Amino acid sequence: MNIQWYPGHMVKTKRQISESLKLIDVVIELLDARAPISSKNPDIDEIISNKPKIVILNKADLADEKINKEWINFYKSINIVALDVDCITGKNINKIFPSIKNIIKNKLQKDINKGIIGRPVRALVVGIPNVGKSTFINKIANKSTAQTGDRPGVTKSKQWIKVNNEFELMDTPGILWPKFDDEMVALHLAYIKAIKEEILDIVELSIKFIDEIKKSNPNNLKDRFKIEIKDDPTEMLKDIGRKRGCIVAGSEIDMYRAANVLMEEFRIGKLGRISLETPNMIIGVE
Ligand SMILES: Nc1nc2c(ncn2[C@@H]2O[C@H](COP(=O)(O)OP(=O)(O)OP(=O)(O)O)[C@@H](O)[C@H]2O)c(=O)[nH]1
Ligand SMILES: [Mg+2]
Repeated sequence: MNIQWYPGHMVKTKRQISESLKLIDVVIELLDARAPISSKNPDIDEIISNKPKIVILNKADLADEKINKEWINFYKSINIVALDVDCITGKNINKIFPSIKNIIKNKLQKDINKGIIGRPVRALVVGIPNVGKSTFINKIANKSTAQTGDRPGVTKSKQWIKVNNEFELMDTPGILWPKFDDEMVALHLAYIKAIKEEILDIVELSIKFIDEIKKSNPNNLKDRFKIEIKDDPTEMLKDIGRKRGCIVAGSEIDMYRAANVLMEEFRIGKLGRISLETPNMIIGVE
């Protein structure tokens, strides 16, 4: 499956981030808790150069709780502060600002020593499309200033949002990178809807998804759709279609509809909490 999606606004955003960097105290890098490897833009660390950073594993409500903890411990082991967050219940949202103040405490103290008092902390929020940047900002600010949506490419330009007199956040459009060398990365980005649906073959994608999930989380598929695990994932997609009444022309399975049912149910968590990636897979990546 050849997936490419790198529109002009992403090029522009990268440039805008570089230009805004001098105003920024700290970077908040949002990753998808289900896929922290694939949802990490390899260009980001270079773009933000040596700015202090906090990693947010967002959509933690959709990922396996035990694996979320493994990830937090993993980041700790490489000296990166990370928090698992979910913008639906607001889990750990109240820990963000205290954690950031702790990360940049030396700089804040230096400012005080220089007599700079009362200047707000400015944080840049970055991440791939659809990871939840704008929702996260709205949750912290407790208002719906940033536009959100359940598809990639909603935010089109950067925007400053004032949380209070102490804290300001910059929302940015999601950015990918020009080429995915690793098929796993491309697929996982497509599963979590970081890539525009229109450029994907959803039937092919969902067959790959079944092939992966039937090994890592077979019970989620069995329990949700009341189907058996089979060697051939295409047969399993047909079974899902049959169970969900995705039928055309009398008796034929509508594979397109079955694929949409499956991917949508995964994306909103109806398939259960599924982590696509664990820290064990990162050996040699970070
Ligand atoms: N389950 C769950 N859904 C979330 C969470 N955070 C955000 N979402 C959903 O994810 C979708 C994308 O959210 P946005 O905030 O628009 O994502 P974004 O990163 O700003 O996306 P772009 O602007 O397109 O780059 C929306 O449907 C949100 O409701 C979360 O913690 N858990
Ligand atoms: Mg957005």
